Amino acid sequence: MKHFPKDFLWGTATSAFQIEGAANKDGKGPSIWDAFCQIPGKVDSNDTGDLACDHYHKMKEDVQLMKNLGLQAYRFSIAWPRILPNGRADKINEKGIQFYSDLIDELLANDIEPWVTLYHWDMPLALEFENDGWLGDDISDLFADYARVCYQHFGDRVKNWITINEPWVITVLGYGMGLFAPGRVSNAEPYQAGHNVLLAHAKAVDVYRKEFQTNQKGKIGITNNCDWREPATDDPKDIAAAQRAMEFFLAWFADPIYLGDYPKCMRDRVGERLPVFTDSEKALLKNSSDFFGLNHYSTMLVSDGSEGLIETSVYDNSGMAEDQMINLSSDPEWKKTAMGWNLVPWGCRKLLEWINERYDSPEIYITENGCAMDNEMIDGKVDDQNRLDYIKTYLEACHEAIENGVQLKGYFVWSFMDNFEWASGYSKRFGIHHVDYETLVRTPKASALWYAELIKANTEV
Ligand code: PNW
Repeated sequence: MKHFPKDFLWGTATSAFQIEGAANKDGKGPSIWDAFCQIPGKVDSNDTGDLACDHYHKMKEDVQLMKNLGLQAYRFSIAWPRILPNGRADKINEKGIQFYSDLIDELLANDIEPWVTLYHWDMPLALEFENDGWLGDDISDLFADYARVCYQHFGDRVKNWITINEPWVITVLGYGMGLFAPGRVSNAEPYQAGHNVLLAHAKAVDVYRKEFQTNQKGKIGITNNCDWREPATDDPKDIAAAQRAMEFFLAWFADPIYLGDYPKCMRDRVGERLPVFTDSEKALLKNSSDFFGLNHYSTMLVSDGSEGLIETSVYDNSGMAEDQMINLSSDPEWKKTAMGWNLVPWGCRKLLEWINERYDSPEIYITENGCAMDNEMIDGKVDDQNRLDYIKTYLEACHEAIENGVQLKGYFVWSFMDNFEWASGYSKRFGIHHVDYETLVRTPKASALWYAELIKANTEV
């Protein structure tokens, strides 16, 4: 593979709920995902996050595995209810602070930059009950208070902050389709929740910039997820539908930050269900991200559905399909991952170029990319050539995007190790390290060994 720029950052990513376990140890409060897992049928095999990879107790061992990879950066998330058990900043759980403080120290001692996400979906359960979670009026202020606690305790050492992971998944899967916690089904609540997610991001950034950034000299941004949407045909209606799909997926959350308001096509179609920003909120949101965090996995074809949706579009992952009037499909030639997601590397390049053009060449970090694959451990080894090929071909597409002028600055594989894959429980494995859930033994897969070589080849002086 061609070499990446010298300053390109190589990382892997995880999130708290998916790996830590210790769900009610050392003063941690419950989150909406702890509760969601208790509802029969919501998660494959009714799996829970109670033990997960037990990273809470195996943290040092895991950092050594990262060191073996030659990793430059590690993206993890802080569990809000581990720091603030009832969600509010007036009761801090010192043992929670200690855990993340130790993790950060351990990473730095091994020359690995911590990239810290403040919210990766584990809303304190208390705030779900008391404040309706992301629907509540004061949730954005409560989030900013929590963020301040994190900057105060970790900001001396953490120089890369991500406020919120994937507003689209939080809102569409959590409040639209009911597939993720808190499991609600609505065609209006996703827009209300998304509005508050954006305000929470903006307020947390404002706290950082006003109270900490001058001294701590870090960067702060948000991470959005987006698949690529390719027009199914050359018909102008399908081309317009694909553009609409991109706006309902990514511009919904990125336009307010880069351009100052929601996309016009959403305002036209969603009407009163889409809340309105005040002028001061718009000002707070505009330019509130120091970099463009992007999680990318897959691609779908789009055709215009104005004449009527095929039934599957209403129920699949298109996200508010009836507001967009689009139909999604796949090219039968495309390979699929174990999630059933299409493997289309050129979609990654087109998406990067779309962002580059719409938002005037921001610095982009791919904060997640990777795949679930079914690979078995044979004689102590996992030969995941399919995952290796996925990462390699997606990185080649990234390289092309850089050659075409995209300011892509870094890449984080999802995931450092197999973990709790939300509604799929432990049945889907995204890791470049295998985790044996009986013994909790970690084993580097072929993809991890390959990734270590790649990092080495790209960072050697
Ligand atoms: C992301 N979709 O989630 C998350 O940030 C990770 O926690 C997760 O493990 C990873 O991707 C793999 O799923 C997504 O339906 C979940 O399009 C669902 C979708 C996209 C991203």
